[in-house]
Amino acid sequence: MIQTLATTPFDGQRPGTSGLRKKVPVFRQPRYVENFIQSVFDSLEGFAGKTLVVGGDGRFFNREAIATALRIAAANGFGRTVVGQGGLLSTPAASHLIRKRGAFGGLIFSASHNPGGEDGDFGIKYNIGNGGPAPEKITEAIYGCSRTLTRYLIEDLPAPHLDTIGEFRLGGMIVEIVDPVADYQALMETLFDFDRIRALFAGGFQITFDAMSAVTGPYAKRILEATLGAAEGSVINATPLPDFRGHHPDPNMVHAAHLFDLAMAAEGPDLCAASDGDGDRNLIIGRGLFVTPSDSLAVLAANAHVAPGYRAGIAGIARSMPTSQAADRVAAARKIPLFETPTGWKFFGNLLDAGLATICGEESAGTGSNHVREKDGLWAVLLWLDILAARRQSVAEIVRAHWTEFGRNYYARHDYEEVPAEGANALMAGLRDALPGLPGKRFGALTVAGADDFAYHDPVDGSDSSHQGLRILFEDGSRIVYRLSGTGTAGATLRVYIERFEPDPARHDLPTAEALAPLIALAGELAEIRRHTGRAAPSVIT
Ligand code: VG1
Ligand code: CO
Repeated sequence: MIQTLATTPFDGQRPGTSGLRKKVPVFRQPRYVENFIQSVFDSLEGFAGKTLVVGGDGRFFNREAIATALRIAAANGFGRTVVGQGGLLSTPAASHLIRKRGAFGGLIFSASHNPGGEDGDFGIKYNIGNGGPAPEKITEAIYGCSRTLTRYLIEDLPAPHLDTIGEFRLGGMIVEIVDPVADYQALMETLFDFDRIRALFAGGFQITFDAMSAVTGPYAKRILEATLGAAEGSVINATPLPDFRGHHPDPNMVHAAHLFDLAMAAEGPDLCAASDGDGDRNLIIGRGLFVTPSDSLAVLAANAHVAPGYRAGIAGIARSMPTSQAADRVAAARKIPLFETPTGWKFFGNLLDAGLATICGEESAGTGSNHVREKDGLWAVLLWLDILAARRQSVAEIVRAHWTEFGRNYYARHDYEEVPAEGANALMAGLRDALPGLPGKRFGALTVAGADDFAYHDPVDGSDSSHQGLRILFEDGSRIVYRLSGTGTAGATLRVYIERFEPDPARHDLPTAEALAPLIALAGELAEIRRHTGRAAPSVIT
């Protein structure tokens, strides 16, 4: 039976860069999940009898939240929900299922790379029918609904058990529990030359893929080991755990430092890779060489045509604004358009739908293509493998050749995590005020060419998004970018992105910190980072 229960709004149910993210205890308050899911449905129209895809990254509270969502979906009139077995679906697999099933949309339960467990983070994201994250127009409507909510609808029957594949009835709705990997794997087999990659492994190529005790374990085990023949044990931390074994499932040089050490060893694997909590990020380290995500995007874009799914070439490349300009050089050389969007995958959806961009990427370890409408960690690893198999060169050889051809964009991101919000806001406000006075100013060898608060005009739907990061551009192509994170759950996180272009191959082997030293110092001075944050150094450098 459908119940209509009274409720009152919660503050702050505003989705950020990638859905609503809060601490688990916030989500566990009575009516918190109910309110948000009801607000999502209230902001939408025309889903009666339609299909909703539901899955999550397996973190603590995943099953409970999914059970509640199913009961609310049934009460609101969805005809069918397609749920990954055990409540698991990687973000890209969910995106694919939405598209494949012609679903109305989907709910993804994840806080991505944020830590899990009872005191960790939780998150809910709504994706639209193209498989991509809801655009700002919808996320703002959801927030609007959450502020005036007075009731929610819920089916009073219990949700079916999530572990048994098959179809079950929940009130007027069918709950279909599906294998989370099968459809995704089938899609990957259409994009890449699996026989060629199998031959690569058969020839002794070694990979270590760290699933970080998160959602990609089952995907990587089945695709890399069982199907492609990577040695058993190549996939580590392959079982999704509610607390990710107490680690941050964030595949960067801090939280996956052990992979870095492994890859730098003389006898290390040919490729070390990892993905994050919900399977949409990727880390790529060749033996002896870490590939920055910005470089990875450029290399993948330059070589994608070797893979069967991209044989016809790519229509365009899109990157988020803070991502390095390495991809721009590939686009220019190939005479294809380059789109610069605000941070967050939701801004790529229209470009992909319109066929303007084929490959997209972010500096935060996200790369993807028009095969889904999310970034896709395993896809990136498979594309790398296909390129390695086709070119018969090592990761380091391919990246060095790329730098020689296109030049190298030295790049680093400095994060100041969980600083007091007041100081972070003051820093941004002060810098914003100072921007108009910067062009023409000289700082040592650097002259400011331009400075602005990045705004984006979507060429497809004409929408505008402002305040997407402060940019300081220098005459030699160097950049410093500042923005505040939209995925954190405590205080504010300041991200400072620093980039310098180096065309001379004789200077492609500097340590990044050295290559960027003058810019890093200037970034601190211009924004008075120490004064505003109280921090002498960043908490994480990626
Ligand atoms: C971060 C990254 C951004 C990414 C987002 C979601 O956002 O910078 O590039 O799209 O996380 O990634 P922010 O606002 O904290 O900088 V994930 O893997 O959380 O879905
Ligand atoms: Co993620």
